[in-house]
Amino acid sequence: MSISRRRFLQGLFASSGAALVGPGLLQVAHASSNELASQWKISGSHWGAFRARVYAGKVQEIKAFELDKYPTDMLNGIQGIIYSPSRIRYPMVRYEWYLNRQKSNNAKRGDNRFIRVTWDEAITLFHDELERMQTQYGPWAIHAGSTGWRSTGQVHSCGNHMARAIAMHGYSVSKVGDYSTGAGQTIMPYVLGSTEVYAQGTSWPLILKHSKTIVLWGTDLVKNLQVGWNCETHEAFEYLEQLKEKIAKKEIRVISIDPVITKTQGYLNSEQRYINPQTDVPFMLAIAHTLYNEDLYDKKFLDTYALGFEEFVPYLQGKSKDMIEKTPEWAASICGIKADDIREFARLLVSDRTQIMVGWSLQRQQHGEQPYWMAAVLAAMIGQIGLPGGGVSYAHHYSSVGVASTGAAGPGGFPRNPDKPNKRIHKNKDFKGYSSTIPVARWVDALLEPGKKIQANGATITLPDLKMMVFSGCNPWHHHQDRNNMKKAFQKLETVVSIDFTWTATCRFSDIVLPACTQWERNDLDLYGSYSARGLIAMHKLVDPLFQSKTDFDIFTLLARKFGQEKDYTRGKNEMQWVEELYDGCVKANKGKFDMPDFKTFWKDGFVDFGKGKEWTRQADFREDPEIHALGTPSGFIEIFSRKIDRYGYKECQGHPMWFEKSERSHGGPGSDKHPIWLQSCHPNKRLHSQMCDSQAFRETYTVQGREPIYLNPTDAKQRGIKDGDLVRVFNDRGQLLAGAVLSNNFAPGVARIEEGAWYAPIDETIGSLDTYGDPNTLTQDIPTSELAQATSANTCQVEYEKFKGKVPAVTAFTGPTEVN
Ligand SMILES: Nc1nc2c(c(=O)[nH]1)N[C@H]1C(S)=C(S)[C@@H](COP(=O)(O)OP(=O)(O)OC[C@H]3O[C@@H](n4cnc5c(=O)[nH]c(N)nc54)[C@H](O)[C@@H]3O)O[C@H]1N2
Ligand SMILES: Nc1nc2c(c(=O)[nH]1)N[C@H]1C(S)=C(S)[C@@H](COP(=O)(O)OP(=O)(O)OC[C@H]3O[C@@H](n4cnc5c(=O)[nH]c(N)nc54)[C@H](O)[C@@H]3O)O[C@H]1N2
Ligand SMILES: [Mo]
Repeated sequence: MSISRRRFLQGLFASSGAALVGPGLLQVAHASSNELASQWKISGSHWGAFRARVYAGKVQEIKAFELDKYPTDMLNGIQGIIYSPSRIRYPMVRYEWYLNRQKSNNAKRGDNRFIRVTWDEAITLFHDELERMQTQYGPWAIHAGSTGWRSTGQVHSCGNHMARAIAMHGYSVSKVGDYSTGAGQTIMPYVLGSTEVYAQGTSWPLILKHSKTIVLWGTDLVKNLQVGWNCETHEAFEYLEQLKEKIAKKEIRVISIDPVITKTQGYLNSEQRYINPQTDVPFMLAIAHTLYNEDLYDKKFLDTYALGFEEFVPYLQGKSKDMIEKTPEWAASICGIKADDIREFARLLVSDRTQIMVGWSLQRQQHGEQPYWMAAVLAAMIGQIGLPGGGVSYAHHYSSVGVASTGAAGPGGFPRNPDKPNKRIHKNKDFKGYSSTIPVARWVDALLEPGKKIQANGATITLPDLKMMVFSGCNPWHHHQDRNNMKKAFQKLETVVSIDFTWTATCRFSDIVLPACTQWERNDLDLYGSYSARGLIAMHKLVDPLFQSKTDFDIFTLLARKFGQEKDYTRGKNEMQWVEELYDGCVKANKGKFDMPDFKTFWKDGFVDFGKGKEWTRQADFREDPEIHALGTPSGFIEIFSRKIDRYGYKECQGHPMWFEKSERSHGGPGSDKHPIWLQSCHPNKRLHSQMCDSQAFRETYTVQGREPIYLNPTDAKQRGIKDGDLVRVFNDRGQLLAGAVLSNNFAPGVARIEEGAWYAPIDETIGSLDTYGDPNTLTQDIPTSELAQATSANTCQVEYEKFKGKVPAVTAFTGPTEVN
């Protein structure tokens, strides 16, 4: 290990408690001296690719894949997922539902009382319910379209299995958008012509070479790049290490705009501008105001590449809309950054090459479209879009974006759609006036207000009258906001089916639960390095499916058999034949560009590496010739004013970026008198959402009195008589939870954090029941960002907390269902 690499790891793990984990968790097998190479199998995960030593039918040891130079300590949590006490052992049916089916008392849903059934009975019930929905109601009654972070591996991608089987049976409701970037991916095509959030970014070496200032706008690279969409190999960390060295040598300044000192900042030792939560837009407007008033902006760039600046300027000057001039003094009173500091910051941005990197958290708040649009306006005024190390990017914290792409083709996947669209069992396409596609996060609204019309991205949506939902590869009782609201909504559902390998809160609130196996109990393949397309990795089955679990492939094959479509579903191929077929397809697609061995050799060696990619600058072609390489916006130019959005006539997203007050906001904002603390639920440092929360020993490296930590500002905590390690009750008018206090000066006054994905653990199924573990979505509000994106607003959330008094209840999350005989 080179010195700098060791320093990197120290920086990375020093504050993360990794020292506690260490190799102790990895049960080193005794036979290691005479171990056979063949005992080491290769596989992967969102947390990293790895090799595993399997001995006596058990995964004994896991070590990072040799091409991963920056593995995360979350690899230490993987064995705990496989052997978790939360694993679903058998097909289970909710007891009350088993007795009474759709006439059951749905207020009891969530009481966690289940009975064990055979696979045949479970699949029969699942199939009977789909049949009943299609015949008694119609396609509008079924929603099986939720998606999420299903495991890596392209053959077994479980969402595809669910989608294909259910579509072969009949039509159903689907969704548009996602929880990650709903607002960003909707607004940016109007502004820069692509989603931006899922686009490759300028390569890191070019940024390191050309940028003089990098602004990390609400983004925590070191924390969030630990996981990737495909099997991760952490290539971006090499560049973060170089960035750290350049900061130390004062060659690059990195400034983080965040209410929290991030892990990235701790590692890079960079600068901080504390900003009050949810107030990035006033800060940005005041920067624009300064650039405009001090004549520091790039007029030529705006003339050549952008449209609509004239419509925007009167807003800055206080001559349109709210008639308020967006001076630094005005902004300072909202965002908490001093007026002179705002001016100085504006001047810095134009003093030399500046790369702005925006995270995704600030668009998961009410009016989340606005900071995204406004960041593009700032970048256009700075005039460096399309230059290496300049402009704005919205994805450098995600899945190796910024690591140059090899251009290699990936392996494709198990097909999501039926091969013969018209061969569905039920051909009824009549949605009875309801919309067949809804914005991803509006399904709870659909349950509560079926038939309601809402605006979404220029369309009118009529929310369908859902009766049955099927979930696989996602965990809505983690990912959706406002648990108690969800409890009300779920009472409306006649049937809920969940397929998972671990007993999540979603299983608890389901009627039929089918045990899938984990990705390490099946054979598969995937890319490693998501956006870099660095290589292809074999995912060897490490152990056979535990208990009575089955692969999703097998589960949905059984369902398809019930309606006579088994052969069409599998195309007559088994698991290994699919793995080989996807591999061969990849070989074909890469022919002439990348040499790939035959399948047998690949499977034995475990991977094919495509080498390093070619460096690339985002929007360079547009800068070179905006006519030939026009953007995908309606005009082909950067749209500071959008005629299209303006014409929608929305209240909360108008023709140009604007500041809108939030329904809840800290630091003197609405609701802060009663609930003064802003609760952010950012992405976990030691999990992928709710995944790995069930990995017991690993979880115990960060819990406090067995609860999820809540990170608190020490002054705030002291005022409430709370010490580090205390149990606190966190509450607002929507709900209440228990969490363990961690006091840290990284969190500004008025700011608290509970990481999303903490398992929901109510004492019982009643509305308002105390959450005993600490799921932040017990407290968040379920409101749309605006009429444009209809996306989630998890980070618009105010709470209060107090020291917990009284008898401490046990954590109810991790021990599976209560089995009724
Ligand atoms: N408050 C708050 N809420 C948030 C967020 C936030 O920032 N704050 N972030 C949002 C974001 S960005 C996202 S992406 C979502 C994530 O939401 P989800 O993607 O729903 O979260 P995961 O915890 O990854 O859930 C995946 C589930 O799939 C299961 N699973 C994994 N592999 C398989 C498989 O092979 N087969 C089957 N059948 N099941 C499998 C896992 O066990 C797990 O229960 O959460 C959103 N919710
Ligand atoms: N370790 C780990 N990495 C992950 C994931 C995971 O679960 N675990 N999930 C992946 C997924 S699905 C996604 S969507 C991405 C999420 O990526 P992001 O949404 O970018 O990540 P977050 O961690 O939610 O927040 C990033 C930063 O935004 C700051 N922030 C929050 N609100 C504001 C605000 O109002 N203003 C400003 N200026 N800053 C603010 C937070 O303090 C935090 O430092 O991460 C991916 N990476
Ligand atoms: Mo996400």
